[in-house]
Amino acid sequence: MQSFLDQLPFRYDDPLVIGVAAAVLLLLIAVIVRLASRKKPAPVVPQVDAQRQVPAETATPKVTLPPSELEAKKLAEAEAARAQAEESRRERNRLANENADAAKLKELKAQEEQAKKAAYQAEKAAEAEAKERKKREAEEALRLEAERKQREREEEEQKKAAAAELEKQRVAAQAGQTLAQGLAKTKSEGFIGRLNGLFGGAPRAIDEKVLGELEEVLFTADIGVKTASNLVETARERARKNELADADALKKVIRREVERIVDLKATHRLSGGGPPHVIMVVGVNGAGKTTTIGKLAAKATAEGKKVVLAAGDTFRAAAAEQLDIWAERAKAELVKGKEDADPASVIFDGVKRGLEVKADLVIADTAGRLHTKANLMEELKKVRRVIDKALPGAPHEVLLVLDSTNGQNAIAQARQFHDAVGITSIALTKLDGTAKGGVIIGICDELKVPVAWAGVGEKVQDLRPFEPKEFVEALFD
Ligand SMILES: Nc1nc2c(ncn2[C@@H]2O[C@H](COP(=O)(O)OP(=O)(O)OP(=O)(O)O)[C@@H](O)[C@H]2O)c(=O)[nH]1
Ligand SMILES: [Mg+2]
Repeated sequence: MQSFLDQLPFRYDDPLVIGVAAAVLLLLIAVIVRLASRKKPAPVVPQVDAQRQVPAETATPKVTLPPSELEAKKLAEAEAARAQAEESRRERNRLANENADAAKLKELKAQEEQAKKAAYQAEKAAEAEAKERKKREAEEALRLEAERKQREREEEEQKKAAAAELEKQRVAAQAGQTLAQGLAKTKSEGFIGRLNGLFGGAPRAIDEKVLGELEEVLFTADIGVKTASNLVETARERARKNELADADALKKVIRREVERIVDLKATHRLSGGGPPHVIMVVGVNGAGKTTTIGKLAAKATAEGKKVVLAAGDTFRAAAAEQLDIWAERAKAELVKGKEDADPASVIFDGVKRGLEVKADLVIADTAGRLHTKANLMEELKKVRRVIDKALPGAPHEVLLVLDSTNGQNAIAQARQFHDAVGITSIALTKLDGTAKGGVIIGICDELKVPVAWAGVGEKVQDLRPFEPKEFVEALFD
């Protein structure tokens, strides 16, 4: 030891060294005392409101409930009893040092034991209460979890329902209007509406007054004078034979007659001739020819057919452009000539192109009016002949497009076109915007040409194959 001390680089009995060492020692003691006397910080307990929703992304919610009143009370009691026991212990120690009386010391000892016992019991009671609280917390967590799952399920269902509704709307938008929807105006405002007014209400016997009213309704309808006369005559005939008990029977007779009149079979619908099946489309300007051709092309390509369109309306550049847009949309090929080109030559090229590319269908657009004063009907006859030259036997269909808003004028137009080029079927457009849908009956009755298509709007699907039965049901039911 002596030799070790001798090896130190300073003298250990030097007063300065002793002073420094004492100062360091004091400092160390001060630090230790300070650290030891520092209060332990209370554990931080996250206070989660039991009512508050735990974020959805947390799998199991953590719930912390505040101690109940009883638990808090018992904890406070335990604390007080412990303090009491400590007080008794200190007092007893103090008195023991002063050699106090043994009885007093014993009494203090008993008090201390009593206080300790009370503290222990209060702690136990608080613990039991805390256990209950933990149980409630677990239950609450489960309830919140179940609630969260339920909410998730509901949100999922709502999302699914919204998606289904969107899909329904999309399908409905694509499906277009039904014939009944297209004929809504004819039914409510047109002659059918007035006819139903005649048949409705209190039961009426069929007398001359009712027949007179029927006559008036039919003659002011858009079905044409000839058809109106025929219907009235049929009704009178049945009344004469006493076959009409009431207005209901009269309605049935009119309905059956209309059913018979419109029941003409459309022979060709986009196929059957050729190949290629050639359709020549005619009609006055603005009737809806180009639009109808576009819709037909879209239907045919959707069925997998190869389609060529011939832009035979060279009256205005915009006509070919309009058809171009439809052709692109329908993925059909368009054959067009220069502006002012001879319509017949453009259509000839169109049919030849159809043969060349082995198309299933060629649809030729024609003008509704001409640049020259030349007669439209003569021009159309020429187109017809030229098509036959390009492909003998074609056109297989001559489709007349009629604007139903023209009412009875459409019947006159139909007769003119029929006389000139021999129409095979009719597309009746714009039924959606008119109350004059009854014109179909007049056309079928007077021309005996079937209505193949009914246009009830601007979308592709709004061009519907005309079904006589569906038409009658849409009007009368
Ligand atoms: N609401 C409704 N509009 C239609 C229907 N069919 C055609 N149209 C509209 O009628 C207008 C005229 O149609 P077009 O196809 O250009 O008529 P077009 O017979 O080719 O006319 P031109 O080329 O001038 O001879 C356009 O605005 C079409 O969108 C239909 O069924 N319902
Ligand atoms: Mg056109």
